[in-house]
Amino acid sequence: MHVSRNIHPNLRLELSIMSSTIQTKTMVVPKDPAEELISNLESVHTKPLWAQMAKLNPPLPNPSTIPHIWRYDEIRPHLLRAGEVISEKQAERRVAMLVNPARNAPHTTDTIYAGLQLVMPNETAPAHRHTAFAMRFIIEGTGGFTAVHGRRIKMQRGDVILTPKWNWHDHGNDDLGPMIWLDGLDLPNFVHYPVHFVEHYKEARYPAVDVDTSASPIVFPWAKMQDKLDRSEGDYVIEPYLKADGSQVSKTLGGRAERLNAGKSSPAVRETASSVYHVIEGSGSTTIDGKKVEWKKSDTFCIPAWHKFQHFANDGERVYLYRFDDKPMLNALGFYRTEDTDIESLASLL
Ligand code: GTQ
Repeated sequence: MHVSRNIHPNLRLELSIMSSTIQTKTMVVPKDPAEELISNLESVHTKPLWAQMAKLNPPLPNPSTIPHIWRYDEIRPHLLRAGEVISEKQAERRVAMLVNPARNAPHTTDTIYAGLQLVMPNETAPAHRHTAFAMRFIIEGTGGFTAVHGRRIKMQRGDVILTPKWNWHDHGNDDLGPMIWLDGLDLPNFVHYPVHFVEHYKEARYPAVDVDTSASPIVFPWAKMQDKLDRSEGDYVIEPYLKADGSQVSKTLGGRAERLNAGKSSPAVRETASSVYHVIEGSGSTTIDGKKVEWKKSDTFCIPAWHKFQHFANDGERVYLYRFDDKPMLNALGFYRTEDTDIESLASLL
């Protein structure tokens, strides 16, 4: 301890005794050995697993996103305003991202990204390509098109259009009104796998020829899908979007359409997949972990993993829903299960 020179010698002595007592005390008071261990572990950039065992090995899936509904009527005016304020060149993609209230972009669920994209008349969302996969549900507008790797396809309400990974794609609109659709991408994967690349084409449009939607493997026309749903029997029917060979539309995301007859309900499901639902037609509600979410045409809502959900169609309203989910990815990795799955069936054999 530094003692100033102009202090009385007696006081100086006393201070010096106090100081050595303090020093002795700090040396003899034993530190809590567990705490000392933690600080020693941290000094070599390690941490004790035992302090957060239940967090890392939780008894149940523990998603960080929450159920939420994005109401089309509330979002649409702001998106259209973006059409006036933000040029398509500035934006590259003019999208209102559906960001989960419990997380930041790109999380709509823990594993899925969704957004509402707008292309105004005579605009081009310029050509680019990337690692990410996209599937789009066309909500409104008539003159829109997307050109995917040299094939230009008309966008029509209710159609689902795929953009497979690394395909050049630009979007345009030759009509007088806005084109709006729901984007679904696997962007949250790239938070954990830092493997996402994008390339920009030297011109706004990648050279393309017109292809009829009925002749394109990447378009699922709504008329065909609705017909399939209506020809299936039952009050609740699910019809997957699959490639011509019967496989999933991508290794990461998959999709399906559902029909639910007026006044009827779907069975309650709890699954490790998370999903984004969009209301194609009709009105009703979904109970998600005991909370009722009411919806109508063009609304979009999310169901995080392991949240039990059940749909209800309002009386007099036949309902059609579009859904995309991370089920192909979970199945590929062996992570998919529902509440009813026999766990023994999941035990992997060497
Ligand atoms: O249309 O290419 O919503 O690259 C997000 C990223 C749409 C697209 C999104 C994208 C796109």
